[in-house]
Amino acid sequence: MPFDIQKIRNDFPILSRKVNGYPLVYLDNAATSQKPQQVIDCIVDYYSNYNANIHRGVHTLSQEATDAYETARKKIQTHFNAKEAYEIIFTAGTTHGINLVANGFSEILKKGDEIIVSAMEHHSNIVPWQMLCEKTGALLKVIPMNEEGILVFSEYEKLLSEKTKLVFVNHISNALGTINPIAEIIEKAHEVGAAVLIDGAQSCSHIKPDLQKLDADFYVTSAHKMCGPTGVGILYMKEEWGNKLPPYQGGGEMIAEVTFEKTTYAGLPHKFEAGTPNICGGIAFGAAIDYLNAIGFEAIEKYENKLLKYATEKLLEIEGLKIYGTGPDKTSVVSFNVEGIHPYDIGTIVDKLGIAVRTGHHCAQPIMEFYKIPGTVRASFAFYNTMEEVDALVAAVKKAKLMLS
Ligand code: C6P
Repeated sequence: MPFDIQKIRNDFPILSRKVNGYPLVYLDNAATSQKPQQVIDCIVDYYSNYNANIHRGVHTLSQEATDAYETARKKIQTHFNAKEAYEIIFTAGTTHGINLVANGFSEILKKGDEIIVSAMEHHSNIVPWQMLCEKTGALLKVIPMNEEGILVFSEYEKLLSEKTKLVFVNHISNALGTINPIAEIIEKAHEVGAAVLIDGAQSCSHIKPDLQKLDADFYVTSAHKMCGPTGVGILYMKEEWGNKLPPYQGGGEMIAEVTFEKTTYAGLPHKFEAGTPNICGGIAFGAAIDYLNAIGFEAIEKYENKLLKYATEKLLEIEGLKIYGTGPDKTSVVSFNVEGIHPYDIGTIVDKLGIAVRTGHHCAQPIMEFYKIPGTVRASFAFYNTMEEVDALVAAVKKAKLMLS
């Protein structure tokens, strides 16, 4: 299918609105993506026609809702190439999935065990592991990164030993756009018997991972990053880990049998899905995956790479502008500062011109500490952005620079 940018943009109603009198230029896609009409229609259809609780009722609505929810799980399984649909656990999002795994490992890790995290993680892939270390006495080690915002692989290799039990790394850094070599990271971790959790929050909208080929133990992501709704995501868990880890929460639907003396738990995935889930969210996540696959990830990647290259070249023409994250393997994020100007001030001025970017530490404070900066301006792109929108950003940053320096 040819990549028809105008046709794609027409699918996103929000893209035709104005902000502060200017056409919206939405460049905060790493925070959350916009939603196409197809996903919005799916949500309206669910609540208009078959809203019911799932896995519980014999009545028709409940069965329709259950079928749609389980069909979405299968679509997600196929998309990420998990071996079994029951290895896909529905969660509230990436943060929830990470906390679920960390909670499970609190019963497995012992004092003196080591876990490894990278220097470019989002807080949600740092704090739960610190909490886990406090509980268990395990030690947290950090893979350092260099000035370009690339992980130093040789240092990672040195950190690995038979004490290493877990490695956590994001596929793509939300603050730098660096694509990490997750296949090699997983391979090395497995050589010492450690499990690996991949945080796919930033990669899921740009790259289609093959979880079986990667041999990841855990993979987490959020639907809202890939054109789906907020409040829903997935945790992929290899079956052997699903059987090993204890449940995260107790409640309805996660049990096999309950008496006051003893409860036995349901099998995967229900063991980890206590309570009424975000049913509509799960179904709409499936619709979002259908939407993205209809465009095709190869086409998305190719187009977004062009956007990134163009934005990088144009922004670097501005004197005093410095980009953070300059490695060769990058996608869809340009994080920058203009000498002498606070990122927040640039963000505020470009917003007055209708342009949405994120400013600050992007929930990745250790990266800011590494560069000794308070934060950055982050423009993050999606396949529905255009070269003209990049031009608008560059013009707005130039204007902000004139006003502020
Ligand atoms: N990053 C950003 O603006 P949740 O909030 O659970 O859906 O995703 C958390 C998360 C985890 N890992 C990475 C790499 C992420 O980028 C995010 C979310 C957003 O960069 C919001 S802070």
